[in-house]
Amino acid sequence: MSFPSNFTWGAATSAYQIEGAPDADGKGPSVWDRFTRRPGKVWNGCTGDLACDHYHRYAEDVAIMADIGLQAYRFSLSWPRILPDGVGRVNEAGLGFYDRLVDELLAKKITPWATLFHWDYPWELYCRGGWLHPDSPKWFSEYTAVVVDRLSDRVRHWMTLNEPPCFVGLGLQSGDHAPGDKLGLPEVLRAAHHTLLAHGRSVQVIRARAKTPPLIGWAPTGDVPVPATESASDIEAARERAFAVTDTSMWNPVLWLDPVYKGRYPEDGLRLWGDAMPRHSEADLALISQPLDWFGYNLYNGYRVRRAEDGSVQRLERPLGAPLTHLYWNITPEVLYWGPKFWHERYGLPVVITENGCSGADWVHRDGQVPDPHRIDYTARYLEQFRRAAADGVAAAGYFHWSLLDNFEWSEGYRQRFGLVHVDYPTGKRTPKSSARWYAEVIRSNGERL
Ligand code: IFM
Repeated sequence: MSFPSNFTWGAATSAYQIEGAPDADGKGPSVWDRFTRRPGKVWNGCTGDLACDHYHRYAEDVAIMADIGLQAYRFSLSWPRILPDGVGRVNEAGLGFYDRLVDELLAKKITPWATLFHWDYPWELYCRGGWLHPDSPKWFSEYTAVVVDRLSDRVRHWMTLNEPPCFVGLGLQSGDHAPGDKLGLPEVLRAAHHTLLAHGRSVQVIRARAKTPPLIGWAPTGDVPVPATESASDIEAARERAFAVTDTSMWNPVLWLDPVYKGRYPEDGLRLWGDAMPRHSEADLALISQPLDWFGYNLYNGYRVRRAEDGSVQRLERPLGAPLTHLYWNITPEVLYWGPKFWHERYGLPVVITENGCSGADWVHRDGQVPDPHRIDYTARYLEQFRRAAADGVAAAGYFHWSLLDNFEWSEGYRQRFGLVHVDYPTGKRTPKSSARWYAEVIRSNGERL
């Protein structure tokens, strides 16, 4: 059994995690450039200053992608590399970098999938209020216009925002990520509403200005509940939980999904948030729910639920000793069956897994190879489930492995390795791991040989 014939196989990265060159050629600072300077915020004081030096080594990296046989590459653009102050003055040299990257990809027949924002928010705009500022959606749309004007003759696949639960939840609510704020619920919900408006405005700008017909999505994230058994009642319990707001964190996926795909905030969320929810209009919701072409989702983790005797949805404890990645994330491959199934039922769009993968403690062995059987096993198990979803009628449209390269894993610094390709940071040397060779075969067989 293989995947649909038009399925897209790719790998993903993001600008701050791989590019380095934090102030090269006129780039402005981002909140991550500043946050990594704060003692105790990132493991071992790591920064993205050098990262994979992809800014200088992009051609080598594209050649590696071509060797693996990637059909598509998902990357993000650094907003402050292009607009050093976030708005206004355009940095030609910064745009030039993405120009060259896109050309290199196309020369190797790899389709570029561009993400406009993957967390490296311009520092100057943060100082003006960041996502709390009512103009923040406009700022993002201005940036979108600059990028789309420049790249849309060659780029057709666009994503607006990557993982708002992280840059709003971890960045503004818990303070674990840049900019490191710990705001109250009213401020956090205000920022969340602005990011959704920013998404909507950005989609409008892409549609209005793109020079080739665009295919637009975005890349939210969040854990997916899986039914403890395949009984009708447990499945219904999982479906119910998948679209419920159960607490005031930013980690209830429906908070992001329903406004974008249905044009409404979830009722249970509105009840829970109460007065903390900013005033918003029907026009806001119409703007947020611009039609999208596909349903993107970064999916890693899940948890089991069952229907309890009193009718409630019960979340089950992890079985003792259940498998974990190096980052202590649950290995729950069934999320790639149930997630796509539930989303496809509710939102009706083709599903693209915009990220999935696992961290490991991979090193170069004495023979020069980097064996990573855990990553192969992890990915095969997840892909089997996605393939099962496709066989059950879900429109499975694409899969992007996170990540192409080992890279800067945010507050974890460089201690987590997510790449198909090992990076020796002091020298920059790239070594494809055994998973890269395995993934090449997966792509060649369109997912038949997992
Ligand atoms: O590295 C991150 C990425 O930036 C966003 N999604 C999850 C990955 C692994 O934590």
